[in-house]
Amino acid sequence: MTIRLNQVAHRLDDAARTAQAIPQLDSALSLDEAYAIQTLSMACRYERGERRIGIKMGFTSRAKMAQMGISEMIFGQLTDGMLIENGGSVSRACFVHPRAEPEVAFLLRAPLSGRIDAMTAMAAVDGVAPAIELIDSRYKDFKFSLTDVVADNSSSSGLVIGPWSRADFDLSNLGMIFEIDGRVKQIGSSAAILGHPINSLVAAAGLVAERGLRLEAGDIVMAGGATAAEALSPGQLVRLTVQDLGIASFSLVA
Ligand code: OOG
Ligand code: MG
Repeated sequence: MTIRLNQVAHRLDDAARTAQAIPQLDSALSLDEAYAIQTLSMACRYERGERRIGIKMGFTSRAKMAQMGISEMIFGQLTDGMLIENGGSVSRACFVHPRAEPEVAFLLRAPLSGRIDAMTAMAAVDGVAPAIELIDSRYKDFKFSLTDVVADNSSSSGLVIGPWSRADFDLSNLGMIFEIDGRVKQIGSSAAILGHPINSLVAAAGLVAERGLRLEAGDIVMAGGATAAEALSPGQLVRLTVQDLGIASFSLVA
């Protein structure tokens, strides 16, 4: 069993590394097995010298659930190898079919795990930032089931973090403008993320605890897309402006 899960983890890791799509997995996988595959595929990255930097939440807004047809929250694990400098660029060749989505990110000053309330989550937050997630499914046609996407590290691929602010003001309804090449593609609000993005951090603490993990001091937690994701083409400049937080941007180059 473990051997089979490890094989699937390597297949997914190879697909990510070589930017070659693979077919969807066996539909009989359980969610426990899918997270086990995710962990095994992360081990491949750590063996190559990548370092864990936090986690990302998935399907925390109605828009994301509707776009992908999945309504259960999930998480994926982030490494330093996925970081794109704010204002920087990344090559289209690194991805199968890249998409970008507007998010906010939290930086933690204290560990979190298990059942916590929003006050406890907020007390552990050191900073909040506008963030763009570059997702890339390793499955053909960007189509997957819940267990497929969890095994594929929840499509984690790249992230851009804008300037950090102290989270000492109301984050419940910050306007978000998402542009590609200067054209507005999505307009949203931080309220789309579970009513308040802190609820995503609360959910993250609970979800990782179910897998025997915890959020660590220094971790980045991506709260999840506030709107549907946008497909990207080489040459495009992607920019997110979040009210009171500022701008995150990057270019996809050929
Ligand atoms: C899965 C990841 C979902 C989000 O922000 O909701 C996600 C996907 O849509 O490929 O990152
Ligand atoms: Mg996302």
